[in-house]
Amino acid sequence: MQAIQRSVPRVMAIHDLSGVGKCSLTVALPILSAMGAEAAAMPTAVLSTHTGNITGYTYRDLTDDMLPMAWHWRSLGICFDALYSGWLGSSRQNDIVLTIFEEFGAEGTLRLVDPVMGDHGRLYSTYTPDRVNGMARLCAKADLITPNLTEACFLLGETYSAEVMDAPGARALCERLLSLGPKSVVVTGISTGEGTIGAAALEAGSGAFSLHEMPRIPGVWHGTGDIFGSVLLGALLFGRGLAEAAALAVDFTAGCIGRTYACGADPRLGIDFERGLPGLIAALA
Ligand code: PXL
Repeated sequence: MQAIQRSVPRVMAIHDLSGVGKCSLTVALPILSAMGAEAAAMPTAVLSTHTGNITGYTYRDLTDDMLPMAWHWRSLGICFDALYSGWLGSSRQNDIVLTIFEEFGAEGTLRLVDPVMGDHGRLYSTYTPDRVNGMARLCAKADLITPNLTEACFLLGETYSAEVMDAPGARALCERLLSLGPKSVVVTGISTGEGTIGAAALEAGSGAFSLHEMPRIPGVWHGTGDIFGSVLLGALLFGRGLAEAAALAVDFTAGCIGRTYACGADPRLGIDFERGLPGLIAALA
C-alpha cells in the first residue's frame, strides 16, 4: 500500500499510559501536539498512576496489543518520522520495539530510545536488574538515546555517584554511551556545580559536544525525563540541531519544575508543563 501523505511530522509514541502523575503518554502527546507534531499512541500498559513513590496503582499489561496495533497501522500505509520509546513493562516489550524499529525504521526515521529504568541511583520498583541488558541492546539500535545519569550508569555497568562532574567528565560519559551503539546521546541530570543541573549531548558523526545547565531546585520531580525527551524530539523534528534542542528541553523542564515548586504542589503528581506550552510554541516559531 502506498504511504499516506502527512502534513505534519508523525511520531509513534511507545510509552505507558499512567492516568494520573503526568508522565509518559500523558506528557508526550500534549507536548508533541503543541509543538506541531502528530503523536500516535502505542500504550505499553495502562496504570492508574505511575509507580514512583505511590502505592496501590492498578496495572494492565498491553504487550499482546502492541504488534497488532503496529500491523494495523502498517496495513493503512501509515509511516512515521520518529519512533519514540520510553517506559516498557517487560523484556518482551523491548523485543517488540526492536521489531518496530526494523519494520518502521525507514531511511530518515528517527529512532529515539529513552531507556526509562530508574532515577536517583536506583532502578524503579517495577524494573529488575536482568532487564538492563535488554535495554542496552535496544539502545544499540537507536539513533538517539536519552538516559538520565542513573540509567547511564546502569547501561554502562558503572557505579552511580551524585557528585558533580566537569565538562570533560560529562563528555567521556557520553563517549562511553556511544560505544554501546547509538548514533547520538543526551544525558540528563548532569551537574557541573552544586547549584546547577542540565544535560550533556554528543553526536557520534560530527563529534559535537554540548552542555547546558539551569539552576537546580532540589527535590524528586516526577515525569521530568518524559517531558525533556518529548521537547527534545519535537525540536529535532522541526529542524533544530541536537545542542539547541537539548538546551530548549533543559530550559523548558527547569521552567516546569520552577512553577511546581512555586505553588507547592505535590511533585509526585507531576510537574506543571501545561503553563509552559505557550512559551514553547513561541520559542519554536
Ligand atoms: O517517568 C517515568 C515513569 C514512566 N512510567 C511509569 C513510571 C515512571 C517512573 O516511575 O512508574 C509507569
